[in-house]
Amino acid sequence: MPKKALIMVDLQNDFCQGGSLAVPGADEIISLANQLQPRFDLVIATKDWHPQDHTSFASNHPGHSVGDLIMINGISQILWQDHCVQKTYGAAFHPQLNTQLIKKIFYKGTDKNIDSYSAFFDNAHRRATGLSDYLKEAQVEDVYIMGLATDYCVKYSSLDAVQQGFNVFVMIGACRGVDLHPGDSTKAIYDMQTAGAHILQTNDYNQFNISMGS
Ligand code: VGL
Ligand code: ZN
Repeated sequence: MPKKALIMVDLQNDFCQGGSLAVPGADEIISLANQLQPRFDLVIATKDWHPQDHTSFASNHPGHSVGDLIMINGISQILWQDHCVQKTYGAAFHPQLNTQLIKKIFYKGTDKNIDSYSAFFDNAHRRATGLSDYLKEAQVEDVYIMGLATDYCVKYSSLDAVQQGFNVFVMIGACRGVDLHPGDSTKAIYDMQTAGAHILQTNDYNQFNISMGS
């Protein structure tokens, strides 16, 4: 039987309320993540997991500020606040997240020289995290994606999942976006859909027997 996997993207303190790169509304999706997990054959989580000297941090580029777009080794990179530094509280899962059902955690952004928005590959598509092979070995065909942030890690993970041949369902009611520029999340949803991902709106969650609240 083909299996369904839930991929919970970056449900970490730094992306939640009070975190260094807080995504608006992020805390609202933690209870959804907990409700969704038991409905799947396999639950996977990702963690953004940067060394302190990571190239995506504005603090490592004197003269530049958060939000600047620069070129690093031929790849464009947005500069961020320091976030999800390995082994810090900011990189830990949200305290309310149920972690009991997580089968495996995939870490990304660990190489100081390159960022990795996707849970599958770094931003240059050079190094795989192993997630694709792991899912295929587990006979997963349907990949359901939720988490943070809609316009970065959810988007690039979804695009790679489609490209890797999975049936991809983005649970958009259980995602929140950064929206550095207004409309970024809306555009991300359009891009994922255009690439072949299925966007599940609130009503579509009925198949999981959970209430999505208001
Ligand atoms: C993310 C910005 C920087 C994300 C990670 O998880 O979407 N966004 N690093
Ligand atoms: Zn990051």
